[in-house]
Amino acid sequence: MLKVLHLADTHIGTRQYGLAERRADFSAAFLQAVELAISEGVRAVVHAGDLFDSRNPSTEDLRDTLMALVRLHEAGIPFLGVVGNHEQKRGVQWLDLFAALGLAVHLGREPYDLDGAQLFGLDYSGRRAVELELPRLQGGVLVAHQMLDRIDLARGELKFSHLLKACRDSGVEIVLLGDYHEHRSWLEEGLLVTYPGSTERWRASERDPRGVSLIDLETKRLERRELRTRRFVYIDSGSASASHEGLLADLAAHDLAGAVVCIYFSDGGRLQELEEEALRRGALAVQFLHRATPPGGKELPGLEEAPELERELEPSALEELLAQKLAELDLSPRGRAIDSIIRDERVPDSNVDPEVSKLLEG
Ligand SMILES: [Mn+2]
Repeated sequence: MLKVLHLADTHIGTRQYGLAERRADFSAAFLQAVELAISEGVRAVVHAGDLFDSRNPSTEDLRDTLMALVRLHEAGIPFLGVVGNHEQKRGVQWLDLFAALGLAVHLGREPYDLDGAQLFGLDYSGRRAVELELPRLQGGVLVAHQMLDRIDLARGELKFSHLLKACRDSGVEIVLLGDYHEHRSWLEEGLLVTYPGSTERWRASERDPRGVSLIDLETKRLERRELRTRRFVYIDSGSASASHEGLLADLAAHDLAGAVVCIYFSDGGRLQELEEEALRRGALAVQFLHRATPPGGKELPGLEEAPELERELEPSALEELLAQKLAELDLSPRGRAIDSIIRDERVPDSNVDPEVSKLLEG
């Protein structure tokens, strides 16, 4: 029995709907997971990235996080992590800072031995092909912040992507992932691949209960533990022809006190009236979700971006989009030249100032 607590996408610092209460909720969910790890007596907490919502967390966010990490440290439970896309900095990562304080381990290519289990880590690497280059091992564990193919996620099937093939080739038997905000698990031919989901609702569409996973690394047995999170009330008649009166009646039928109220509406709804009614009934915040399918197809739960955004774009398409946006900015020739220096990968950051000065002098 080698039980670990697997979590990811805690997004500490998310000030959802601009509310201090929601910022505190995300910290509270993380602390709850830490308390659960202690009461369950796990051997380690494994965080698969997006600990923070941004690369510049506030002092409040850092305080909350450090207090939770110290709590784990005092309980003798190591905190093992990788870096997600939301918090990734160019140089030293927050996780490296916590590691320097003895409060965390930044998993990487060097194996971390946990009672005989070898753990490796892979920080978020975008769309670049993943080079694993792991030593050939028996029953290794890989922790990564990576999105598997979204179509396969939608079908609930596991397609062996480049990453998973590399895992198989190097003898990894357990892949603990982060990035997708819904809990998913596959156990196929001895390979366990799993996402724990987010710990608080980062988007209103994350309707399932939030939680963490307890995993026995020896048997690959996985158990779920739900977290107590902010109540979300979904006002969803399931019909596009929901009348204004029908939605009002629906609001009246629910306890809205302290809840985030999500109202699915169709065109023609009197939104301000609905919002005022929900707030009058004690709602913390009101969110409107349009019933129409977003462009690009069916919305999948748990994805951080709308389907048509960045993640779907190939590098060439990104360049095109960038050129288009720059054209919209209507920069002067000089402005354009400065921009190209800043974005030129061959010019290191420290040389940007001198290069720009040279250009302006010339
Ligand atoms: Mn995330």
